[in-house]
Amino acid sequence: MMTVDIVTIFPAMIEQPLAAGIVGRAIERGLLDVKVRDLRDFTTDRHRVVDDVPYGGGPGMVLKPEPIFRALDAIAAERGGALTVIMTSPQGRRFTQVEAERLSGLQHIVLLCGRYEGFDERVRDRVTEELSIGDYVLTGGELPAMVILDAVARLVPGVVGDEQSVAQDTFSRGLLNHPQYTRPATIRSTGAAGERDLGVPEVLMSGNHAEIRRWRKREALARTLARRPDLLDAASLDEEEERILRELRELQDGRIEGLQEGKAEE
Ligand code: 9D3
Repeated sequence: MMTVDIVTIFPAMIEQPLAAGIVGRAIERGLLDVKVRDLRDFTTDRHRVVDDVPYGGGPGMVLKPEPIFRALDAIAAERGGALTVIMTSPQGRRFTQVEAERLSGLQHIVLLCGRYEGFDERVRDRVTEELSIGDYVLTGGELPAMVILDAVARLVPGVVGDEQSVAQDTFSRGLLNHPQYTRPATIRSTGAAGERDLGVPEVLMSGNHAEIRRWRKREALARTLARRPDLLDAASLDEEEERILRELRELQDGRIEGLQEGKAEE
C-alpha cells in the first residue's frame, strides 16, 4: 500500500474531490492511504496563525516555518523513518509522467501545499524535491497536489482496473490516442456548420480486425504528427508504425511543396 500525507490550510479543497472516482475507490479498497493534515492544527498560538509578513518588506504574506516543521515531525513520528517531502511550487521542476512513474514506486510521500507568496526559504531544508505542474499561475498548491496524487495513484498496481489501459496510455506509449466511437452509428448534430448526420468510420464496423488495427495506428500517428510532433522523437514505434509515419510525412511534405509552387489548396 502507498501512503500519502497532504499538508494544507484548505483541507476541504482536498477531501471532497478525493472521495470520488478511481482514487476514492482505491482508498476504500485499501490500496492507497491518504491523510489530509490541516496546517493550522500544528500552530501553538490562540489564533492558529500560519503566515506572516516577509522580512525586508514587500507585498503579500509568507507561510511560517514552525507549523510546517511541526507537521513534518508529526508525520515522521507516525510513519517512521525518513520522509520524501514534495513541495508544490511555481519554482519547481516540471511534473511529468516520468516523475509520476518514479513517485508511484515509493511507499510514502508527503505533499506540501503552498499558499500566499510561498514558503519561508528555510522550509526547503526539509524538502526532498520541488515540483510545478506547468507554466501558469494558480492561487495555491492544493490543485497541483491533487494533480500529482491523481497521476501517481493510477500507476499503483490495482488502482486502475484495466492494467492494459494504463500500459497503452498516451504518455507511456509516446503517441496520442486514435479517435474513439460508440453507439449510435449515426447522430444528428446542429452546430455552426448547420444540421447534419455524423456517422462512424466504416472500417470500425467492418469486423476486419487487421484493418481496424492499421487504421488506429494511422490515426494515432496522424494526430500526433499534426498536434504534438515533439512526442514523436521519444515514441517507441514498431516497424509498421515507422512505415505509416514515413507515408504521412511524405504526404505532408508533398502538400507543402505543392503550396510553395503556388498551387491552390483544394
Ligand atoms: C509573484 C511571484 N509568484 C511566484 C512565481 C508568486 C506566486 C504565484 C503563485 C506564489 C505562489 C503561487 C501559487 N502557486 C502554487 O503554489 C503552485 C503552482 C502554480 O501556481 N502553477 C503551477 N504549478 C504550481 S505548484 C504550486
